[in-house]
Amino acid sequence: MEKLIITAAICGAEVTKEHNPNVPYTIEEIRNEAKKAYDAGASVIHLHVREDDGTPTQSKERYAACMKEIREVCPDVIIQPSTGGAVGMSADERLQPLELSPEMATLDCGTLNFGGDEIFVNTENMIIEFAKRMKDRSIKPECEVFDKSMIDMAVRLMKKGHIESPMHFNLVMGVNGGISGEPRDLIYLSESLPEGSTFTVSGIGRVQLPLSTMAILLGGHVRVGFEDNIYLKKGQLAESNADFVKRVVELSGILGREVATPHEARQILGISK
Ligand code: KMH
Ligand code: ZN
Repeated sequence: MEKLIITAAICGAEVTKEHNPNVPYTIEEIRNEAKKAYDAGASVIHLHVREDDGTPTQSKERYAACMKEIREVCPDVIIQPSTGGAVGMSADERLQPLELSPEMATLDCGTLNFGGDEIFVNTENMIIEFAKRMKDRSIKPECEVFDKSMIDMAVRLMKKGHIESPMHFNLVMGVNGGISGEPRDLIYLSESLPEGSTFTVSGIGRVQLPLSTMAILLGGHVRVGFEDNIYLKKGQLAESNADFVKRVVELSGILGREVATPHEARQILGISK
């Protein structure tokens, strides 16, 4: 089996210090959390950024500043900015980090309910435009899918030439509004991917640990971090993103799967930069 790529989603856009005081906001906090996750074994940092008070932003300048700081302490890590941003942001706002030509970025492949009255909007034309901007800059998209229909959308766009093959997917499971995180859900999604695709699994909250374990066994990759989960176990808040990464490293050791370095992750994902 391929080595395991661990992605750390260190900050997200919705989780706050009220949920867990260790969620990073400032550039310094984001740098420190990225470094801890990298030292623990993460080869990819999925990056959202915040103003100092925690307000989510997609500001190009803020991304540039955070990416510079992260590169200083984790020189070879793959930085994967979000183009999802936060619910309610416009497409133009969300697209800003692509102007920095990162190696990778997320490409959200459909609209979904996001709890209460929130709707995370990704129309077909938006997805095509986001994909085009990534293709023009040779940015590898991580197709974020929250349900099976979004895999179908991504595959349709690949067939039309908007997304290059082999594709890389993030199967985000357990979001209120998306597919749940039962074992059979992961089997269904992973078996629905086109031949030759790579995939990572993001289990939200309590489904993170079982789905991470399944992903390791199925030959997928794993994303963990405060964006997806704040508890290490019931009632125990994680002190750092590194707690989650260390647990995946331990699990993969027990299950006999080696962890990829950033260099190996680039090879697996077909990133040429
Ligand atoms: N914050 C969510 C609304 C992404 O990073 O591409 C969207 C999100 C997806 O986090
Ligand atoms: Zn995200």
